Amino acid sequence: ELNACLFDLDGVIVDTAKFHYIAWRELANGLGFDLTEKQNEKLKGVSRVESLEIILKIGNVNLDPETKAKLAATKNDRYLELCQKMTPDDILPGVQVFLDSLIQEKIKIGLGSASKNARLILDYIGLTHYFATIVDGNRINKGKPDPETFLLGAEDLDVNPQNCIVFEDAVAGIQAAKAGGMVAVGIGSSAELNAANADLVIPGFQDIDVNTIKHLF
Ligand code: B16
Ligand code: MG
Repeated sequence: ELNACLFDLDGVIVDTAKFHYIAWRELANGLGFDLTEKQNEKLKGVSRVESLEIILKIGNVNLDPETKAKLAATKNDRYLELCQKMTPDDILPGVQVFLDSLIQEKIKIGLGSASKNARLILDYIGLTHYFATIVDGNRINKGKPDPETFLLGAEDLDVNPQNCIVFEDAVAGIQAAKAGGMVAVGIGSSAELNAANADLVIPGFQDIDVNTIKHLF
């Protein structure tokens, strides 16, 4: 039975994934190597510090902790600069209609994002009031693929993980949802998400309604 929907933010509700990629790619270029779109896939849903570690490994670059902290801060400044122009127009197609239909059906709504900027982004796009709970990168100890993010969300909403659907664009996020015993819906390009055991993969929210997802139980 469906009691709650837990949404990832970047790449699911809003296309900030492209801004993360621009900012990380600039950082890599500054260190003398490139970051391909395929390599960038591995960063999705992964925390800022972990993403930096992955990138430095790709470039075969060794740095002291202080320099790493500085680079992570610079990346975040650049990311926030790119995000500043965001408005409700940047909400991905079908998302708001879908959120409205969940409210109509009294299905609880939560956010489960690795991002420490999640609240700010939700404010920019005017969706904060939809979420009964927001679990973001500031609250968790173990990032995706660990289920902590989504389990905390379910706990906040007072629902069983088995009665939740998680919407995710990242392989790490699908893995986190499945590890938490939840139904996982992948948003985006199907091959990688299917391989990660998503229960359903869709291009976007225009392609589903509440009835379709109730059938996943
Ligand atoms: P920040 P999500 C994740 O957000 C992004 O997918 C990932 O690319 C990013 O590194 C991570 O948030 C941390 O973000 O640097 O803003 O704290 O997809 O889990 O909503
Ligand atoms: Mg994401």
